[in-house]
Order: sequence, then structure tokens, then C-alpha cells
Amino acid sequence: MASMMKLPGLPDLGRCLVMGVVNVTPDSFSDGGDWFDHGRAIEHGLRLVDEGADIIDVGGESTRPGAQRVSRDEELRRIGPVVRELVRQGVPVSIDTMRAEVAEHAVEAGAALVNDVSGGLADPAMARLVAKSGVAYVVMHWRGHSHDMQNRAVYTDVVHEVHEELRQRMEAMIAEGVDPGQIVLDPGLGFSKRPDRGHNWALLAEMDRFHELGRPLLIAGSRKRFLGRLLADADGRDRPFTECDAATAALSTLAAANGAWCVRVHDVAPTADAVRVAAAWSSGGAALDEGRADPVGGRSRR
Ligand code: PMM
Repeated sequence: MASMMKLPGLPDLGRCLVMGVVNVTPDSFSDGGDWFDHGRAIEHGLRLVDEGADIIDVGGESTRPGAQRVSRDEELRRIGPVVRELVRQGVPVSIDTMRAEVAEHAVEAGAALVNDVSGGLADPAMARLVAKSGVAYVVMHWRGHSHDMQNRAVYTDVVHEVHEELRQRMEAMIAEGVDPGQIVLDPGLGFSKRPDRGHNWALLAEMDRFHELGRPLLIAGSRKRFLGRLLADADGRDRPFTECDAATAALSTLAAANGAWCVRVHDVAPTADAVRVAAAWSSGGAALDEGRADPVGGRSRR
């Protein structure tokens, strides 16, 4: 199954992995400003590992709808010390960036995965960097920068179009020298997908179509607006993202049960439990019966 594919430099625990988010930004959608200070960001990353995160995704640029870009130097200033310290403490680190120079800096510091929400479209130098470094690389479905991405959420058949565009990006990266074994695919929930049009749910309902592309899948729906919209109150007001963590954990369970390789979340503890429930369910408790003390990969406690 796609979820069990081994990626270079990353754990293979026989279950869906949990990626904990550390946004070192003042303006990210759900946690902007919370971890903007380097010390707090590092502490938070380590806490998420204690809660069961297998990978920590460090980002220095907000991609919330409408966000403006930050400079390369500012992005480097934000992520550098956080990536270095988490790597030093033995944490598998992912760098959430669209810039090849930022990815290069993080990989040299020991990051094991480059998480590029633009799938190589934002920076033409990204493919070369990824090919040269050999690290795992997330290709996400993307139609443009945050300032106007929601204007591009126009589809006749969202599943078909996202599938095709993702396949083309994967092939473009491979044509530039990236080994297919480095690639993870992500349908990009919330990115040029409208919360009021069912775009995100259509993609989730047809996850199998994305498995056909033959690469591990990353699902990142945590605290996104389509959850708030689903859970709107009787007056039609979206549920605040701070109250969407139970829905996120439910999403994690279903993503894991449907073969996701990894789920990216802000609130790690419930999802760490969710992926274990999904693994035990789908194996029929086989690992438990074998008497393994660590039936579904254990918690990655330090
Ligand atoms: N979403 C956000 C940031 N990084 N990376 C991937 N691969 N997929 C995503 O859907 C994704 C991402 C935005 O979420 P946040 O700012 O609330 O963390």
C-alpha cells in the first residue's frame, strides 16, 4: 500500500506518519504569532514530538489565503535556528518552503524532507536542488500564490483536474532529475479549493485516484476553513479553527484508513492516537496478537 512506501531519511513505522506543524510566522492561519520566537518554536516542536509527531514541519512563510510573500532573508532568519536545533536533537525535520535557497539551507542543516506547497512552480531552481540533494520532496497541487489563489479555484471536475495537474508536476520534477522514489504527493486541501464548493471533500472522497499515481500521499486538512464551514452553526457562521481539532483528528483517522502516508496537523496528540487506531483496525490487531510491545510504531518520544 502507498502508505507503507519508504522514503529516504524518514521513518517507516508500518502506519500513517504524523507531521506536526511549527509555523515560525506572525501571520499563519491558525497559529500565526504563537511560535514566532525561535526559543518558543523549538520548544513547541519538541513538545509535538513528545505528543507523538514523527516529523516536524518548520515553515517561515505564511500561505494563508491573501498572505503576502516574505523576503528570502527573512524566511531564512525565521527557520534557520529552529531547523538546526531540532535536527541536533534528533528530530526528523521537514522544511515548508517554496524557495530553493531556503530548502538548501535547511537540507544542509539536516532537514530530511522539502515540503514545497507550489510543487516546484514558485522557484525554477527547486527541482535541481531536490535532485542534487536526494531528500524526500512533497509535490503539492498549487495554482498560484496566496494573494489570489482562491480566484483560481475554478473547476469543471475538481478531482480530474487536480489529479492531472499533480501528475504533470510530478513528471516535470522527474524530467529535471528528481528520482521518483523521493516524491510524495499532496492534493493541497484549501489551496485554490473553495470551502463552500465541496472541492476538498471531493478530493478526499476519491483518494484512491491519487494512489493510482503510485507515490505516498500527504493529507493536510488540519484546522482548514472547509472544516469550519462543515461545522458552521445554525446561523451559518463557520466554526472557529480553534474548535476544529476533533474534526481534524477524525480526518486523520479516515486519511490513515484510506492509505495516507502522512497527515500534517497542528494539534498532534489526538492525531497520534487516530493513526494508531486506524492501523490496528486495518491490520485486525495483527501486531498486537504478535505481542509486539510497539504494535504500531510506538510514540516517537525523545
Ligand atoms: N498547508 C499549509 C502549509 N503547508 N504543506 C502541505 N504539504 N500541504 C498543505 O496542505 C499545507 C502545507 C497551510 O496550513 P497552515 O498555515 O495552517 O499550517
